[in-house]
Amino acid sequence: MPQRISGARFIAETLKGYGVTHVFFVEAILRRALIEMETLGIRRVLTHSEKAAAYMADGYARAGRRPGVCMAQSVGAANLASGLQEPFLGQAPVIALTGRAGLTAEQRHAYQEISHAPLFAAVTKSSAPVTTLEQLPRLLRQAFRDATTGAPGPAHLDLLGHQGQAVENPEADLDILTEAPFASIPPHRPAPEREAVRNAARALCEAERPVIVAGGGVTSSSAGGEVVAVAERLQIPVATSLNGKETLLETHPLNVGVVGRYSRWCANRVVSEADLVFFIGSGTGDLVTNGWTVPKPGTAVIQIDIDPAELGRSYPNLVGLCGDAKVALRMLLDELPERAASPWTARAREHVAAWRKELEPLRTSDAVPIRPERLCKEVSECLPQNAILVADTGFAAIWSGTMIYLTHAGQRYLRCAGSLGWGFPGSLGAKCGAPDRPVVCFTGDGGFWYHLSELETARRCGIRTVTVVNNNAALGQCAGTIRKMYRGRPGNPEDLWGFREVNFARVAEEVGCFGIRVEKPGDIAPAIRDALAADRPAVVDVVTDVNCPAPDPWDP
Ligand SMILES: Cc1ncc(C[n+]2csc(CCOP(=O)(O)OP(=O)(O)O)c2C)c(N)n1
Repeated sequence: MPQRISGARFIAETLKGYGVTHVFFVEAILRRALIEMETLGIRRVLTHSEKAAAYMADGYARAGRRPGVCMAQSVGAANLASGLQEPFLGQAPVIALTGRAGLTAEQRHAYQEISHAPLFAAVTKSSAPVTTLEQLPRLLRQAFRDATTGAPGPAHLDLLGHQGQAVENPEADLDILTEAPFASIPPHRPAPEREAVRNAARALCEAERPVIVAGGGVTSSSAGGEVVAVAERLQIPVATSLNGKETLLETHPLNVGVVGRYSRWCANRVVSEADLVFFIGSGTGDLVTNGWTVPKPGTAVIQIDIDPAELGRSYPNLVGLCGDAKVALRMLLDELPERAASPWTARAREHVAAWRKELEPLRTSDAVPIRPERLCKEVSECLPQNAILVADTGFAAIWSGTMIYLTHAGQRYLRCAGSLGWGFPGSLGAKCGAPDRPVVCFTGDGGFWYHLSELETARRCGIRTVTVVNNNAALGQCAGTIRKMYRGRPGNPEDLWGFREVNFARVAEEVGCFGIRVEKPGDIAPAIRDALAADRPAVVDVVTDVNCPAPDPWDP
């Protein structure tokens, strides 16, 4: 039954109906709706920038596998759009609501106003203007549908009134209708054709050296168990993208690690030596394929993807299976016989063992300043069994993706899709999306600086995470390359990558958080444990050696 209701109440009730527990925003947007949200128990997380609000909504969405909502007034729309690049590239369901100047202000130099459509076109799956309250019910439901279906991603609504007031202030007779499937991902689990599944099963059985590459589609479909079941049935080694890292445990004998550019050499070798590569929910972009060299072009490929346009995009498919990863893999399991481990499986394990052996002295190094490899070992050993590890980009992605070991089935790994600085606000959003889990962020100091101000948000809103800062007082990933480019020329290469040394533990304490600084390797674990036990957001500031580049990717 329609009811007489304000736009503000309608927005709040609809978000509540979709199970939204937090919204992330910078004032001044949808003030009345935010007041209504308070009465419905939706947490309102006021951030220090719109970009951080978008990142938090992204972390919330990825951790909770459900839409995250961020909001900004008109002049903040560009900042919000810049933050949507992450969920767009990381394929997370985020809904962005912005205001825009009233109709009488158009085409006459309105204060703080630019056109929003071009800003959002590049970073959303859909972006629609909402001019009247009557349009809102359909468009808001569509935003949830756009964000969650197929490969998830951001959807945007641009509401009339620079605070969205032309849509939230009026009243109308409206139905509050929420469509449960679009409150989480995946809303649908489409199945591939049976014939294609049989062809894939045959190809996998005939291959001598098959390998699985599991991507983010496995994570968003919660299909890790099915990937492992297929791998174990045929004894196929499994590599993952960074987004697929949580697919299987470090200790699983078939796990060869993260492949591509931010990778372990053993994973790149195994995928390069394979005669059949089975991509599952992976975009086959340049990061996971090391610039489309791993696997080598021409290698036979089977692919599962929910988006048919991905099947064969960069590697022509022997068989393409269009569907949800979990459903497709279950169908595949019906077709697969048991197979014993082969010399190929043994070879993959040998590569992994050699990689581990090579890394061991660095993982156990007592060097001061601390080596990042040692830091990763300590984080691995302190990570709670049900933790979500959230990583920033650059070396932080390489160190965490390749050298932090997930050893418990409940552990998850969310990584930055590429925008430096995402990690810390992303982790705050992740904690809001999964409040019962410990959340640990792994970031460099360069990444942490971006949104340091959100420490205050974390403290004020009681978002209790642990942030481990790999603090080398530099943009470490850039230092080595820039030094090489100078090639002994006189000048100051540090101008391009160096920072002042700052004690982030003291900064954290100043904001009311728990802060602890670590300078010796033996002190890392106790510090992380204290931080996990703290009753407030915590920062573990680890002083590390800038002269420790992450390894270059192995190339065939
Ligand atoms: C928005 C954005 N700007 C620039 C970069 C390029 N970039 C990637 S990693 C990196 C340095 C990271 O430094 P830090 O966070 O201190 O980590 P470290 O490399 O020292 O471990 C830079 C500048 C990026 N990925 N994203």
